[in-house]
Amino acid sequence: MKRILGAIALLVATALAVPAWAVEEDGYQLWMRYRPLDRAAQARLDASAIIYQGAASPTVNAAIGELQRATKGWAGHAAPLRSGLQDGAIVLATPANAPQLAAQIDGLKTLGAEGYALKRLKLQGRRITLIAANTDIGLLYGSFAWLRAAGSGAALDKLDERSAPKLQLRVLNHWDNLDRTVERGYAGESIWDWWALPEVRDRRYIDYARANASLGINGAVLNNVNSKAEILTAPWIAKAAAVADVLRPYGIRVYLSARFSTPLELKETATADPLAPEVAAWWRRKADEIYRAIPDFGGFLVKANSEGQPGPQDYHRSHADGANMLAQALAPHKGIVMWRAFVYAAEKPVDRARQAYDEFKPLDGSFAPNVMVQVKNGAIDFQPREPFHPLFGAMKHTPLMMEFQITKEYLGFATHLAYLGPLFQETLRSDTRQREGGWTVAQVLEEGAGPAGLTGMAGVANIGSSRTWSGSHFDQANWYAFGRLAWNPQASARHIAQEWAAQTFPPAAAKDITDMMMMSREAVVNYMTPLGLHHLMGTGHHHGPAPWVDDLGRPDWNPVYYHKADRKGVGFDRTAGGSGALAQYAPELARRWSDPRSTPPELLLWFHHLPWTYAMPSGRDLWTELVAHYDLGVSQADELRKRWAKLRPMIDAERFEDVSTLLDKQYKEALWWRDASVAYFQSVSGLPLPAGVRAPERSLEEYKRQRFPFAPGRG
Ligand code: GCW
Repeated sequence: MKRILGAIALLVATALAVPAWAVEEDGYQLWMRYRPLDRAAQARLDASAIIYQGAASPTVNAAIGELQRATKGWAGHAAPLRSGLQDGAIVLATPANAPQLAAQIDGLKTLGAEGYALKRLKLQGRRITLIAANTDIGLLYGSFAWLRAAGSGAALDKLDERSAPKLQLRVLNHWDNLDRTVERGYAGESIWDWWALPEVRDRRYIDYARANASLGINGAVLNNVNSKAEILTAPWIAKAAAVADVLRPYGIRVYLSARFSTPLELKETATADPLAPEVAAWWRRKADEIYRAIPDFGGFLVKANSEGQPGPQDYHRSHADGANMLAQALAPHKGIVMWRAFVYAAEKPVDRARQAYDEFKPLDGSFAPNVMVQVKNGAIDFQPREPFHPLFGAMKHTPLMMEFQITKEYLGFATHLAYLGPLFQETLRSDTRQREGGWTVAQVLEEGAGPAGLTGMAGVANIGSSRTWSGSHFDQANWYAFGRLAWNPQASARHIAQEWAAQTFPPAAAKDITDMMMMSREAVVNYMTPLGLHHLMGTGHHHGPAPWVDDLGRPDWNPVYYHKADRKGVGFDRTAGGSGALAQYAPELARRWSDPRSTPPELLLWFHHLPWTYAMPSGRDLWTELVAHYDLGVSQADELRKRWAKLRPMIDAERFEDVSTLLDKQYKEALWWRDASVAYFQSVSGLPLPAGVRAPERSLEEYKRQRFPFAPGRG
């Protein structure tokens, strides 16, 4: 008996000794894990109750529910909901439900409809944490802000924070098809179970909404920009309406991608010409129908005359004609059109990087007030590194919406660790020089343009049915970073990484994890496309290196179009002597970047075609420098896995293993990228390998022979 009791005692003791973080985790809870805290940390929370006076709306209930979920997780019991003040209470107040409490915040009004204030104070002799806002949504955002502060180790007893979003529209773009496949999706199927909708509303939609609301994301385009006519038929509108009902309490509006030829394809008009009265009338009726089902519908996202999609140019009308016609149909309901600037045509012999600007700049000022032009961060296509798109700062009278790609189509899918915070930040902090004294892309976005002053940012989602949501634990950070930067485009990528890591992993590991994240994107640039090289990925799926491909139907589908490597040199000449694309930037930048000497080395081959012998600032010639970058990328990938290995004692076994496996694969693929690229560029340059450099493992032919017919994510 004694022995048995002893064994039981030992078992219990061992169980208790297992730190909370050692519990198995599969990533489903994202950064909202609310794992048990030790006693000291529990005391620091100081959350004895939640105070809300009056009848709670679904949004306020979501806020209270989240605070209770978290306190239950952290402290073992949910903070009870009360109405009288008490020590240690978290008090939720708006001018409508508790005017005297809300009045504790000076200038609350200035925080607008979505802002919030968090403040620790003493009221009627009681110590409270006040979460105040002008609206219920503000309260929800404020509650999440408090949870973020608590979850990332901020000093809660000194809390005094106010925040309001700098952009109005913070929107995820799902490239989700109606059959539940996801274009460029690497995280399983679409989370939208279209087939079972509208009757069946997967519980996941609520967790999706919570995650978005925790970041302030307030819009979701549910379907792929390569859209189908069916999405605008009654059964599909009903499905979208069901999703909208679930998302509404979380402040998220639903939008749909509209196919420009919808009425024609549904055989309800004889043309899709935007200037034909029957077409405009059809879209008006359609908008009315949608708003009957979804009263707060956000509007349409449109990809037109791009990569085979129909559009106004099929009828010799302009992008503005097309956008304005749709905008008119939505205007009575206060809906908007997000019209994409991602257009290029192979029939045009001009540099692809020039085409969006050439097309849209002349239309500046001719868009309806409720149209935003949605512009990708760079002029080609979501490459590991691109200079900012020249349309930013150039469209003085048109509100521009940023389009980032959160899903990593060109950065190793969900298998490579590449934290995109630094990529987003690099674009946002780029100075367009379109104004005396400087004007960054972030400032351009925040200021908005046009009569309605619309502002916004879109992110192509990396969300799917995977247990981790994003296909890997670290890819969740890219969703997180997008949301935080959409709220504040001037936020710091490092700070965001720290915040995410502290909430997602044990706080003790946060610093090392942040460092890994911060080096990861540059590692990818180095082993894939250093020094301004771009678009060298495998055909169609964009997996792996294929710089040799030169036989595709359109010139601008071939990697050789982008690197132009030959015996003498490498790079795309976009100066006045080349494609002239550089002239689309502000004169000061165009001048600076027209000389390779004053072009940032990381953009060198984006703008210049240079001899292999070109002397780099490092003192090495271009060829040696290029190979050195590939080698650096490989060693950085190696370093990532070594740094992670050291964190083993701190991380739960399941996630530790998941990440380790991926980092090993990333290292292998970094080697592959390096070897195949070096082998190829050597074959064109005819140069010997620089001294001391390792020869590629296999022959170029072997790399060329690789095929990936079942790579994920194709449309
Ligand atoms: O990035 C490219 C992708 C396509 C995508 C297109 C776009 C949705 O390869 O899959 O199509 O851009 O942005 O429209």
